[in-house]
Amino acid sequence: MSSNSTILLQLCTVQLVRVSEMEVSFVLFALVISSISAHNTPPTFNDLVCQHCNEIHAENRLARNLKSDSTALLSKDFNATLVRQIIREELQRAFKLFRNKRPRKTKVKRAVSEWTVFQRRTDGIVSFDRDWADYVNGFGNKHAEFWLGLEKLHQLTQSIRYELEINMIERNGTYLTARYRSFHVGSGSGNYRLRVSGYSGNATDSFSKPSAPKWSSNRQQFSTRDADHDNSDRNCAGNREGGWWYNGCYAANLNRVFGWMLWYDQERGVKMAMRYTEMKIRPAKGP
Ligand SMILES: [Ca+2]
Repeated sequence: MSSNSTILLQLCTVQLVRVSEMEVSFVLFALVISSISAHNTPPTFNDLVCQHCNEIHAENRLARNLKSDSTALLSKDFNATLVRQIIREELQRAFKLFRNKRPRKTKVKRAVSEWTVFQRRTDGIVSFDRDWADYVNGFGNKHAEFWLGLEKLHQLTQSIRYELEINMIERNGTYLTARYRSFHVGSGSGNYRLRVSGYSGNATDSFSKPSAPKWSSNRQQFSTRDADHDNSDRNCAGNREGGWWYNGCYAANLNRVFGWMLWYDQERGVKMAMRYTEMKIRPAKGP
């Protein structure tokens, strides 16, 4: 046998061994894919490909060696081309598997509706002693102190039932909460009449059912210093009281001059002055 034939036989033997190794690697690769897909953790493309990185690197090294050894005798690119073709096919197969196994994104439904804050008082920088137009359209900074606006409140609450939560901090640091299962603001033609019901909390219900009915804000029209719709002989919104659902006049008013936002504690029989207030609503659950 000539020396050229001997070298060719050696190369073919090496190639057969290499292909056999590749078949083994295919099996190992399939096992890796099966193992990954059997778990809940979604595989990444790198997970899949790098399980095979060592084999790929080995094949590249082998290709380079064969290429240099056989340069004088055989076509330079025979082995390298074959190896690259196998690697390319395997990478394509890995990517196809990765694409099929990749979990599809699904929208997660929110379990609880988000709150819409419509009133906040924190530092007194924003004045609440304003006219009708401001209370209808809203004013202030939504990231600090503000009033969302009566028209928006009406639009939000006209078609579905909303619930209301009022959070307050008394000047002595006591946290108070008043919740209402139902909150509705009527249209502008009715001066944005308020309807609330279903109280719970630790503040006592001075908003809708105070000790004296003439102080209840429930079922009252909204009034401002320039638009008196209250049931008092005087203008309840005058004298820096701010816009509110006045009756004749109130047991709770969170829009009056800062530092003196009032809520009457019916159990203790005292007027509580607040240093922080927030009123917020969200769609209510159930009928
Ligand atoms: Ca009046």
